[in-house]
Amino acid sequence: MASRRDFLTLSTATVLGGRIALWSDTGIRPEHVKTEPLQEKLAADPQRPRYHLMPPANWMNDPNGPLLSKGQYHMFYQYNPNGAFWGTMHWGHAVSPDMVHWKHLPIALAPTPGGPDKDGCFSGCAVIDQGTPTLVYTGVSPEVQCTARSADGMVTWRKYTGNPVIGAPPQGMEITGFRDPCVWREGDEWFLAIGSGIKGQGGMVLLYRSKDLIHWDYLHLLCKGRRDELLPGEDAVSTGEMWECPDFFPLADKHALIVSTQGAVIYSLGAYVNHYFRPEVQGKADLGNIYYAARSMADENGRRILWGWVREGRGDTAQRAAGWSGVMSLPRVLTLGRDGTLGMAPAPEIAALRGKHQRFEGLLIVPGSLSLLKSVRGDSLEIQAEFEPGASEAVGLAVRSAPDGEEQTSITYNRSNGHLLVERERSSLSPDVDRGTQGGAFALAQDEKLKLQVFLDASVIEIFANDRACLTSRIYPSRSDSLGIGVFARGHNARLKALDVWEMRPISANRLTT
Ligand code: DQQ
Repeated sequence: MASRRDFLTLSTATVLGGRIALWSDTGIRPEHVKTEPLQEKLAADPQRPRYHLMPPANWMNDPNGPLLSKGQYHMFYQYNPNGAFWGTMHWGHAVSPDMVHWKHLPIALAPTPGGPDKDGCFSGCAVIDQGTPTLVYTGVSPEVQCTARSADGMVTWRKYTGNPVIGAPPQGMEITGFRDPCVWREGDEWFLAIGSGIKGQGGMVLLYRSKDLIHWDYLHLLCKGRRDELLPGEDAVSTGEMWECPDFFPLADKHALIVSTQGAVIYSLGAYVNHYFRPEVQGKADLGNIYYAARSMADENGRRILWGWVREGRGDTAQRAAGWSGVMSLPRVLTLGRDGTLGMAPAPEIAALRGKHQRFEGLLIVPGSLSLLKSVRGDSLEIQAEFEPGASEAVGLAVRSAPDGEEQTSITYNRSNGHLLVERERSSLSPDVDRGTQGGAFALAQDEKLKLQVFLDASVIEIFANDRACLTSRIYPSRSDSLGIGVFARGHNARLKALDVWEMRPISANRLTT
């Protein structure tokens, strides 16, 4: 733990936009990231993923400020160094040459006692301002916007001594929240979108403008939710009266707004005119309830890459006992789909992890029994499968199947009602895990084949369907032999056109992902 002394201010003067501004040391040193007592336990934990980014230990949630700079991908994330539970939010930090292999860096931001972020450094973003890496984030409580900069290539960060840079929401609004800034550049000006909402009316995004990332003027609402989109719920986020983590960016000839609310990541594609966003098409970036708080970044090839927090699907006690909680999703490349919806595909860089490969072709799938692919076993696999559903009611893949089927998880395309599902009733014999079916609407066109790309990584499942739907899930099989893969159909025959499976190489020797 950092001592109070570590947080004491060490101020230096920095020239910013012609004025003198002060930036203070956050006091974080590399040695403060300590995981030694847990390392053996984490390395031996069969539920801990081997090729997804996670902190060395403890809790993580939202991705913050993913950024490509000088050929390195930087990922920050909400991090609690005190254990595998939410609280005392810091910004963890990792860096990668390829979005696949990571090195952990010192914690970037920690709450400053007595400062505007004394109760937590909540989510935000990262930009490069005339060569200087700059973080913009929410300090609590109350929710205000703060900034920090790095002068040493993003190893350590200095907070602006004038924080908060936005100290209160616009006057006269009874808002449900004021957090998670997203900043972008237009010409010689910066724009900033903040997640917010109004009780009984819906979520909204507030738009600000600045010349220097310090002095911000409120402009107006970038976009506003609708009353008829609200759900019954306990708090403003679950009802949809608060939009968290707005992410706003151009995509082909449209603009995209992504917000997290009601347990889901919702995207809108539409027109951005005179600094107002008018949504035209809406959908879910993920059909489950495990993927949340997504944030995107642009890379040097003009690709737009989305990252999300993969939550746990088991109780708090199990998470604390494990000593870790939360996983970063694999990177997804976003495109504007031919049908006008959001196209999503795994970043091709992930293929660098592919090891031993097997291929199966032309298999008739008869309802009633599971066709296990006998030579394939594993909990660290990429599977690509192409199905002709025919007249079947449902078709899909069984994964993490015990030889006798006692534990088994089904990835199912339900043809009758056009849904993509993960059926988890038999996923685990453990009592303290989520069992519900997850998924949502995903329809194939007449005669369109079902193309599934599935990433299994211990307790994580990430599914991409026909490059336009995603479904992320968590399962915690208890049997060490729950490693089988199979195909099934319900109602009538279906056909497996081809299935490719690769064993995936771990990104570290000890599940510490560094
Ligand atoms: N998580 C952060 C907030 C954000 C929420 C706090 C979304 O900034 O609104 O950890 O998961």
